[in-house]
Amino acid sequence: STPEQDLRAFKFERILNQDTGRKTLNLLGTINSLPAIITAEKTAFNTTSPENFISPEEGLLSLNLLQKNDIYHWFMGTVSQSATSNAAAKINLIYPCTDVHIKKYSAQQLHMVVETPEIYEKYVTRYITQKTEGGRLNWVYNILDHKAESEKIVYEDEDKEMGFILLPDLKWDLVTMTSLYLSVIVHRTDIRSIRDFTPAHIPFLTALRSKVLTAVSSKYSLPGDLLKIYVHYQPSYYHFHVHVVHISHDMGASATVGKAILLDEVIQVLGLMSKVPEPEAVGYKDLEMTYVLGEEHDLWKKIFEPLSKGEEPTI
Ligand code: M7G
Repeated sequence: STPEQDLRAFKFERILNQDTGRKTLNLLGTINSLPAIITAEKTAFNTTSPENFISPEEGLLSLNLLQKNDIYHWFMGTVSQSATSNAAAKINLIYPCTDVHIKKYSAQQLHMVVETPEIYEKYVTRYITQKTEGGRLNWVYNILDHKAESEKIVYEDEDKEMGFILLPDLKWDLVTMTSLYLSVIVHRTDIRSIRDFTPAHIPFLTALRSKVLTAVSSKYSLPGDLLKIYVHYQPSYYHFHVHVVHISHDMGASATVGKAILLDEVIQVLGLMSKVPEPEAVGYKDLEMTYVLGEEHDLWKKIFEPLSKGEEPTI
């Protein structure tokens, strides 16, 4: 079956989450009796021909005046759309999905947690090892092996140690420049998260940063000061990757404190670490990391919730 047929076969079960401000909706259901998640997001207005915005043929197709008061008027309207060039919504399908996906896309209470070097070493490394198994990184290896999305690659440096692939993130609609969202996926497989970085990685990160800026500026004519370049801690996928996002794009929690860390800051911190007496012994593994976790997240359930109750983690 085609991806379109799969999507059409979706049988709705329940709403996992909805955000009326960000205009997103996450649905759980099944396709051929297997669990599936649909995440939908209304797209930004197309501003390639703003002069057509009020056109009844190409812009506002129909209007319904709700109210008028002095100089104030409010209408509801339908907007001209097309799935290929001017879509109303971006729809992501994860099929078949896992329990981890269901938790990730469910509404949940959040908590700030402090991950000490000891908690990282004793429990979180075990969690990370588990999360690199069971095919969770297949999509990453598909990209690195050119088995998927290869036609979308923006830039590749094939070097096994210093190299990476720069390509559109699945969150991007591929057209709206002000919501540009690219991912850098590195070829090396020895870095699972920023916790693995030491001062020895500074040349790797600075070279990556500068190659990304050059590639984005030549492909999209976007200068570096219009880009947010950051990593996540914790990430969802433990193969080192970097987020490259247009500065005007409001990503919500995924681009703010408690989750996102600027690549420039990582390089600066490593630079300071390189000045200690034994720089080869220090790294991000030695820092206390504070971040946000949802109650459905396995790290909360298995490690931080037990610790907050004075109990032994169950990982
Ligand atoms: P993360 O920080 O590990 O997790 O980033 P997050 O999803 O909590 O942000 C992984 C990034 O990879 C996210 O920005 C995803 O949107 C993106 N991503 C995930 N998958 C499964 C794919 C994929 O198959 N293709 C591409 N191009 N990007 C993906």
